[in-house]
Amino acid sequence: MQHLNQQNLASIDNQISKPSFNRSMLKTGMVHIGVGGFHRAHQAYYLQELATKTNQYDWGLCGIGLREEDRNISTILKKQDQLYSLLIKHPNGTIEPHIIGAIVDYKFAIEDPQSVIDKLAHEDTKIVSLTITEGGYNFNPSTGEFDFENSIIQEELKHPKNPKSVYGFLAAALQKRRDNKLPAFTILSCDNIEHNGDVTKKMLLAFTQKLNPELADWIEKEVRFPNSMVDRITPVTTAEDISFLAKNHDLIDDWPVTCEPFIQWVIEDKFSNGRPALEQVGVQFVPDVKPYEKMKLRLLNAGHSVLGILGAIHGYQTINECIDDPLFNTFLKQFMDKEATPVLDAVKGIDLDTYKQSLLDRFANPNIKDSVSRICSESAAKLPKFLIPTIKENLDNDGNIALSTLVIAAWCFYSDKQTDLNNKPLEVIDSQKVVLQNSAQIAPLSFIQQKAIFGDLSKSERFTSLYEVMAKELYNNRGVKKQMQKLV
Ligand code: CS2
Repeated sequence: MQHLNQQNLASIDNQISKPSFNRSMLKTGMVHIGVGGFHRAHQAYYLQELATKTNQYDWGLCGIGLREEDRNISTILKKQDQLYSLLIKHPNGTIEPHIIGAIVDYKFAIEDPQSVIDKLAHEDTKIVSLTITEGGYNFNPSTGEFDFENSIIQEELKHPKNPKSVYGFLAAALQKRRDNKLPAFTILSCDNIEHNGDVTKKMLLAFTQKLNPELADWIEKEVRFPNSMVDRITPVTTAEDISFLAKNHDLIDDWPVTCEPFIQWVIEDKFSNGRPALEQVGVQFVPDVKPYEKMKLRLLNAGHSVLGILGAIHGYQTINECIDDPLFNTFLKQFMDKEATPVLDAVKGIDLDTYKQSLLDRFANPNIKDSVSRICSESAAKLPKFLIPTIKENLDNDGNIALSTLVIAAWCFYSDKQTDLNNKPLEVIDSQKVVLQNSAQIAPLSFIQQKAIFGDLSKSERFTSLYEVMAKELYNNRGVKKQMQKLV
């Protein structure tokens, strides 16, 4: 049995694909904030492909963790010389193992904040990419404005030399680059938010305006914030994934990542200081990424939430279990066709029917076993981006809203009881868990009156009356499937 690290790399089972390039020569052209499973299955995978294919050494990665929750990954990556395994799970049961070596450095801000600023301000750093989650952008979802009430932000504005948030670090590093007369880096958001680059720009400018208006002007002129759409289903790593490597490949990896075979990255082609030739490994560079983002968020991510929330209260554990149920399958199709699609913009070169069918196939991958608890996690941050805009746009256009409304009613029940409809406790993971539960416990109506999540949706008489009837039925426990049946 061997531990995964650089020294052992050559003697690790050759059935596993390994980095063929010389890792010690890779410069860290890209610095990534938020090294979770998704980054390791997606951007790091693409950069590994690029280094393998082109033998170009400018685009290695340095990972950065800003939060206490990143301590564990920081320790594991350090121990493993930033190496980890990626298990690509095919629908026929095959598991394709890769060792990814594109990350060559990692900095943990809580232990050494200065090293993070220095890395970001280093001349080799050309791009700073982000996966800081849908909830990590610090904007008020009902106004879309930067949230200056956040106590961390208030602290940072008082002590800019002691940054804590992503904005504090970006501002400190950009200030240092400006002082050192180095070109700005590109900031590349890879989170599931519509217009993710524009949002990042707006938030960083709001923050730096307060901090130092001259710096804000420089950022506005020099920093590019391409919008991007990212896609690869990446379930939570399980103990079986770890033992799979030990049993089949004699390899001890403390935190492998698993994912589906599908992968996609569409990026707006505007960069401040050069970019990797990722088109050589299948990344699409386009002039306008917005229609792609909207299509993916409103069909794939919302589709996940539809299945996850209804599935959770019904008692299903995984997304493929939901999709195997013909009623859930039909419900999802109708949600996509009747509610999500009518408010989408056309995407050049994409046939929406083919795209939707591909989502059904991907969700059905029996080897992925993506848990409904992962999908439902942080719904308070996700639904305002994935589902609620579809309801609002359909209300404006007199479109259908019934299927989406049932999902909101089910989410109220889920947040309130934190059990399925058979009283079995559910694992609810949400930073807003207490707030959600408190408002749902007052009454279903109070739940949708949470402005930070729903904006003024509860003012719609059409939505509210339908929602209240549906919530009542759920609370009287007539079963979620009976209600789904009535709608399809
Ligand atoms: C999921 C996403 O978090 C969620 O609810 O919908 O993580 C999804 O799997 C990815 O965006 C796929 O690209």
